[in-house]
Amino acid sequence: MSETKEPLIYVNGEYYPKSQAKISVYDHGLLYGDGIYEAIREYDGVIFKLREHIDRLFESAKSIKLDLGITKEEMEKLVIETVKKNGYRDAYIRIVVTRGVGRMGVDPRNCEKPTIIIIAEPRKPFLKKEGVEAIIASVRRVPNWALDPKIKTLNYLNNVLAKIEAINAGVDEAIMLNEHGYVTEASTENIFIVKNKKLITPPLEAGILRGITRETVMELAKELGYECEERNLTSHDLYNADEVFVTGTAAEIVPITKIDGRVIGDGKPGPITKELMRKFEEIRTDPRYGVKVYG
Ligand code: PXG
Repeated sequence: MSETKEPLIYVNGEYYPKSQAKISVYDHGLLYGDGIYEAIREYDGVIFKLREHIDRLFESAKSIKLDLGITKEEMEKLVIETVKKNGYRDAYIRIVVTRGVGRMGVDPRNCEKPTIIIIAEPRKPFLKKEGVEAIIASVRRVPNWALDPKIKTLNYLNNVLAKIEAINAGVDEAIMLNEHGYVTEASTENIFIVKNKKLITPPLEAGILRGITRETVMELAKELGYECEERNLTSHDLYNADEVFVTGTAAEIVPITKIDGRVIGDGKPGPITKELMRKFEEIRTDPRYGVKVYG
């Protein structure tokens, strides 16, 4: 058996092996979910859309009035350094920034400085070729007047509850509607349908995360000559779509072939979904789509 080395994890300026990387039980990220995060992939030595992820992290920070105490350039260097120290060419990276350690009480002024964590783990690229089954969750996506889904916060219970519904139903994915009954997104992915060779995805105003894979797919679709419209969708539109797929950093592009027991299209991943998957596979290692770690 070959010995696998523990990942080195960055916590507030120091690197620790995974088993020793720890934070305080008084961290407000734990006590109140007061914090933000980003999940990023490295493909063959290129960190996919790293700048876009860091921009989104800083937007989330601004929204929750959290000062990271470092610049975007410094954050970019730290992420690259973490991956490099581990020597990974294909990795899953997570940046977590919490309000920091402070005495109990929701007041963020109890925390002196944020906790910054960067985790990198080896992760081979994996595009799921078969379709998966989904349900529409009964729990609704939190409305943007309560907590804007554009903020990538540590508060994922809304999404976790949707995922639990999927697990209870024996399927892989849960799609969430908003308070008006319009489609928003899956538990950790954005959603697209294909109807009459046109792509349609819910608009940001539906109350969704501005997914970086979503934006990539919209660009790729245009390059391939497909029209892509952002407009509200209902469950009826999902059931009657020719193709449905979800997009996200972990999932990449995953075809959805059954929703609430209704077969989507012919029940197999559709041609346009497959074309987009091939294109995504092609560009994900392209240095123009990211930042090179080595050399
Ligand atoms: N919507 C939600 C609610 C998400 O959490 C996406 C859409 C897709 O966004 P990106 O930028 O990744 O295309 C997400 C992404 C995890 C994990 O394990 C979560 C995400 C991605 C990867 C891992 O927490 N969320």
